[in-house]
Amino acid sequence: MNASFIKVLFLAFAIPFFFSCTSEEEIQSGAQLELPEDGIEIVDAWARPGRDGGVSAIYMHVLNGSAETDTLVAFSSPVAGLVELHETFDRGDGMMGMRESEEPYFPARSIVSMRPGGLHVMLMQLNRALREGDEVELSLTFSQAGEFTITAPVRSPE
Ligand SMILES: [Cu+2]
Repeated sequence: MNASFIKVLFLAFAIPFFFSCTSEEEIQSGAQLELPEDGIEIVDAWARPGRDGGVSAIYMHVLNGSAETDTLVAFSSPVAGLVELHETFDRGDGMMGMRESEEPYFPARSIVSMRPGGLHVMLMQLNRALREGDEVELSLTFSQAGEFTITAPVRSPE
C-alpha cells in the first residue's frame, strides 16, 4: 500500500464519520436514561469497525449520579496503542475535524452521551482488525469514581 492509497482509505472512513455531526458534546436531561443514586455508570457502549493498524471509536453514555463533577484521567484498551477522548469541532471551512478534548469533565447529576459526530473515545494504532460481532475491552479511570472496565460490541453505525 502506498501513502496516497492509505489517505484515500482514511477519507473514505472519515467523511461519513464527520458529516453525521451534531454538537461537540451533548448533555441530556436524562429522559430515557436514569441517573444512578451515586457514582458513575456507563451504558450502551459500542465500537465501530476498524482495520488492523487503523482507527476506531467507542461511544457510550456516561451517567454521573454523584454530586460532584468527575474527570476522566486515563484510558487503555488491549486492542489500541493509543486511546484519547476526542471531540468533534467545526473547522470553519465547511468541514468537521476532531481533536483531543481538553475538558474531559462529567458534570454532577448529568449524562454525557458520546455518539458519532460528537464526543468519542478514539482508538488509534489498532493491533488487530475490529469486525462486527467482535468485542473490545476499554478501561476508563475517573478521578473520583476510579477505574471501570467495559466491554463494547463492535457494530456498524446506523
Ligand atoms: Cu477521534
